[in-house]
Amino acid sequence: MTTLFIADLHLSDNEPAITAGFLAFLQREAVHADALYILGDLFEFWIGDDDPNELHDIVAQALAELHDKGVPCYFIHGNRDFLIGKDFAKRSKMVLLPEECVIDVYGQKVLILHGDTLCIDDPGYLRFRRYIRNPIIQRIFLSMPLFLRQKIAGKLRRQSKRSNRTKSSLMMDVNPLAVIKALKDHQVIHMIHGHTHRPAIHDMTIGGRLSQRAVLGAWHENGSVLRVNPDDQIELASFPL
Ligand code: LP5
Ligand code: MN
Repeated sequence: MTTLFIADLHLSDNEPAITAGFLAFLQREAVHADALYILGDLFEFWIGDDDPNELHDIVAQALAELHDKGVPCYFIHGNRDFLIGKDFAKRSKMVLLPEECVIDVYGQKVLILHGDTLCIDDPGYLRFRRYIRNPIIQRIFLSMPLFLRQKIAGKLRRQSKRSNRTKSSLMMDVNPLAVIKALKDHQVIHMIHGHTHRPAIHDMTIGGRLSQRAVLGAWHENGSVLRVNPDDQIELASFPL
């Protein structure tokens, strides 16, 4: 019995090895799990469920097959694929979860989230986030022709890469006070997130209580998965794609 957590695969046509590795991971490992949680940035970017990209069909079909074999898959939006909507969720049979969610994992309450909202030392990103998460802005964007949406997404990705080169490593990590606040707000001592691409399991003491934050790794040459089992064993593993 194992529950699996992954994030930051950034699937795209340009990285066929990651897609192949993900499909193999679903068939080899996820199929034996109790559940699979994808904590955002499954795709490099998402410009609407109506994008006729074949990769999206392949991924939707593989996730739907996983569901049909009895493994539920849950998804939290990332900062790249926050526009994944009900249509893709239906095709892939994934359950879309809210951006912060407390789940029960073998009797333990765990807060799961993508992780970008914990990076509060990056005001530029938070401003940008408020703008693009505005439902009116999203409706306008989604009503644009696909070629224009592609163009804007490409521009935003280039802009993001450029601005990330100028940001300090500290600025792009989570803020410890934001972590404590999120744990306190949800009254939990366990948290799992991705986004920072700094896989680790951090043990902390908050208000005299032992607490744990697991950070999922991004998929590049290797895949990354957090395995949790009922004996409270948690393992952050990296595997070749
Ligand atoms: O993802 P990562 O790790 O590279 O960087 C993130 C932050 N960047 C982003 C931007 C995404 O990469 C691009 C998302 C494309 C989505 C496609 C759909 C678009 C729909 C839009 C309308 C509804 O999230 C980055 C963080 C980093 O994480 C670490 O936390 O620092 O933040 C930024 O790069 C934001 C910049 O600081 C500010 C950006 C200003 C953008 C100006 C827009 C100019 C172009 C306008 C085009 C019309
Ligand atoms: Mn991210």
